[in-house]
This record gives sequence, C-alpha cells and structure tokens, in this order.
Amino acid sequence: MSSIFSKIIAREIPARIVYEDDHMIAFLDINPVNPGHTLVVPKNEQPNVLESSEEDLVQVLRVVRLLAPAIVKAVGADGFNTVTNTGEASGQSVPHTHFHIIPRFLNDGHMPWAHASMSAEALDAVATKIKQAL
Ligand code: DGP
Repeated sequence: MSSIFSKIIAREIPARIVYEDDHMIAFLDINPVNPGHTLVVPKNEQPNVLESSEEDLVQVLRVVRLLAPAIVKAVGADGFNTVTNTGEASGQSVPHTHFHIIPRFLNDGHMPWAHASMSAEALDAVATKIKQAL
C-alpha cells in the first residue's frame, strides 16, 4: 500500500475524516473546489475504477448516497457533482480509486464542460464503435 490515500487510511498522514467503516473512508479534499468537497475512497487500494472490484464500487456509491445529503446540508449547497477521474487525460492525480463529492451553489462559477454539437452520422458512428468494442 503506497498511495497518499493509503497513508491517510493508515493514519500515517492526517486528514479530516468524515466517514469510515471496514471497507471505506471519506475525508475532505485538501484543495476543495467548494467547501465540503469530499473524497470517498475504498480502503482496498487500486489505481482506478476499472481495477476496483464491483463490490468496492457498490460500497463507494452507498457511501456517496449516505454522505452527499449530509454534505449538502452542512454547507448549505444547492446540489452536488459526483466525479471520478480515470487516467492522466481526465485529470486524475492520485492513483487510488476515489469519487469526489463536490457541493455546488447556484452561480458558483464552476461550470461543467462545454458541450459541442455533432452530426447524426458522427453520433451513429461513435455509438457503433462503442458497441463493437464491448
Ligand atoms: P484526482 O485529481 O481526481 O486524482 O483527485 C485527487 C484529489 O486528492 C485532489 O482534488 C486533491 C486531493 N488530495 C491530494 N493529496 C491529498 C492529501 O494529502 N490529503 C487530502 N485530504 N486530499 C488530497
């Protein structure tokens, strides 16, 4: 076990832990997008969601559902984003599966990605490629 999050789990470095059970831990992100930004982390260290077990991912979403309303209530948010980054291109910086719960406030300026329009033919082609790749 070597990730920074495993060090938090092992209490080798401090964190503001808001939830913990036998399999999961959740603590405040050290660089929050908004106050209350929390990371939900399986204790079983795997580099990303594709490597974590289905059971660990079920547990992650159980904890997300448990914590998100409490976070929203605690900081008076209007909503929240749940995000997991996978790979360098996505912005993943810690190679240990984690889901962000990011409280959102109306007009907080953190707009999501810009969406583009795509032709029906191009959408069809991508859908076909994905189905072929399964
Ligand atoms: P990601 O970019 O999806 O891999 O998110 C990693 C997050 O982890 C990032 O928002 C900052 C946070 N983080 C990194 N190191 C630490 C740490 O030592 N403690 C805490 N609480 N959060 C950390």
